[in-house]
Amino acid sequence: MELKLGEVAMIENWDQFLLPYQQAVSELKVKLRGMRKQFENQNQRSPIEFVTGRVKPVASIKEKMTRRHVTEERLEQDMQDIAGLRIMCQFVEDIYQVVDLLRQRTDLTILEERDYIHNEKPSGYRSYHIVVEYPVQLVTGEKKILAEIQVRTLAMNFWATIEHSLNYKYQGAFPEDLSQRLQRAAEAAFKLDTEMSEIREEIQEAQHYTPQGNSAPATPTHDKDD
Ligand code: 0O2
Ligand code: 0O2
Repeated sequence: MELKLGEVAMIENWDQFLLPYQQAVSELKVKLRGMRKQFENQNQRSPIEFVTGRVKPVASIKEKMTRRHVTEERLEQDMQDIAGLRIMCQFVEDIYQVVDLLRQRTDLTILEERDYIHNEKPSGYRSYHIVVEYPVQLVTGEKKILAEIQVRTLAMNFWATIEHSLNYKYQGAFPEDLSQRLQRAAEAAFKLDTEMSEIREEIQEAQHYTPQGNSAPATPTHDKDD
């Protein structure tokens, strides 16, 4: 496809605009993964299972700008999830422990919290969302960046990942029966989380011991998280 002059300039602007967001995502990934490492080093089970992060693709930013009537001038203030981090946990209780740990940090400021665990979305979606202001150091000085941190269990992540990919197929307009099945699946995932929490002590005890009775790392270390 042939690009017009104006379009090239726009793409260059986007690259420049997104650079501090990329820096924020990279730095926050290192810091959040560092929290997991610190628990492991103390031979404690980490409330963080793994961390992922992304900068929202330009096409998604533009789509959301149109849907939410956000102008380019208001983009930095009005779109909170251009920088996005995701923290996955084993148990629902871990989510609230992670949120408490985030509240104590002095390198970021929490602006908003949304508990979609106890107030699930109509789709069935559950997660704890935190909007933070995070300062990145640029050669031109400090720039405060908004980032959204989503904290969820592995079961919530399983559901959200699949529902998200179905969204691409149906563009958000699910047939009624599929929508109801997804809601039921979300409830089943939450029931699984509740069951796991109830047998949590047993699981945690098992995770601290190898068959030989030696202390083992609470959860396997993923290379990805190094
Ligand atoms: P693959 O083969 O698809 O798994 P990094 O280099 O790790 O700092 P990167 O590669 O950008 O950064 O990874 P990011 O953005 O933090 O996280 C994306 C990675 O997390 C992808 O792996 C996803 O597969 C993986 N991921 C996302 N959701 C899940 C999940 O539910 N379970 C697991 N185990 N992994 C998940 P890659 O790198 O694309 O490789
Ligand atoms: P991505 O990167 O594709 O995940 P809005 O974005 O308008 O829905 P708002 O107020 O900006 O809402 O923020 P909200 O609802 O706190 O968080 C939006 C993000 O939460 C979405 O980002 C999803 O990541 C996730 N989310 C919210 N509802 C659902 C849902 O029903 N299903 C799934 N799978 N995820 C959900 P984006 O914009 O989709 O970006």
